[in-house]
Amino acid sequence: MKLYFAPNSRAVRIAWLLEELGLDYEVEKYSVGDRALRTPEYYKIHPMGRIPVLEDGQVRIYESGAIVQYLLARYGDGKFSPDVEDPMFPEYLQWLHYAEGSIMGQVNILVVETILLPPEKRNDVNVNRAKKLLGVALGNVDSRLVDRDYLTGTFSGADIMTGHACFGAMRAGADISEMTNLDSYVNRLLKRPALEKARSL
Ligand SMILES: N[C@@H](CCC(=O)N[C@@H](CS)C(=O)NCC(=O)O)C(=O)O
Repeated sequence: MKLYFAPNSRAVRIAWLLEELGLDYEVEKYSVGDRALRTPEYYKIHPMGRIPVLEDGQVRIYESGAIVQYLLARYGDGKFSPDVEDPMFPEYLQWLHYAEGSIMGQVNILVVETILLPPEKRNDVNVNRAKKLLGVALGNVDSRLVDRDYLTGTFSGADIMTGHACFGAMRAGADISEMTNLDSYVNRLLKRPALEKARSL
């Protein structure tokens, strides 16, 4: 398998899962904002010039959530994802998709408005709104963790997706100082050797 990867990006999610599953993979390494992602060659790999992309034989797939679902369906052998008959399955899907659906949109706005745009183009209304919505989205994760260590009880693909989105939110400046469950959760995830390996690539 080949993973199109960049450090400090959503591609870490995929390397993390590949490590958790003990699967062999090679990495083609870029950086976020790399001009090499905006070339006709790379647009054939991902039509919008993004990472991650996973190649597995004849399969080429992008969207980190879809890649996590693909890898677990194909190679998970029952690990890190409840069976479709398990009452936890719908909640698992909900938390798997929460990362991109409810967290990362606001993270993207914060990154654009506080890092990428030149100061004269930044807009405080957008920043404050994104911080507020992110606070609500992260507060919901914090509440979910009040009586469990992981989003669906045991560690799963949902933690890879939404846990990683929480790291991204914190890096973008989200304030989680009052979210003690979330704080412990993030530290718990950071202790996993597979994540440590993925973050060192
Ligand atoms: N929803 C997509 C988002 C993909 C995405 O935006 N990736 C960013 C990195 S986290 C990217 O490729 N940025 C490179 C660039 O824009 O230069 C996913 O979850 O895979």
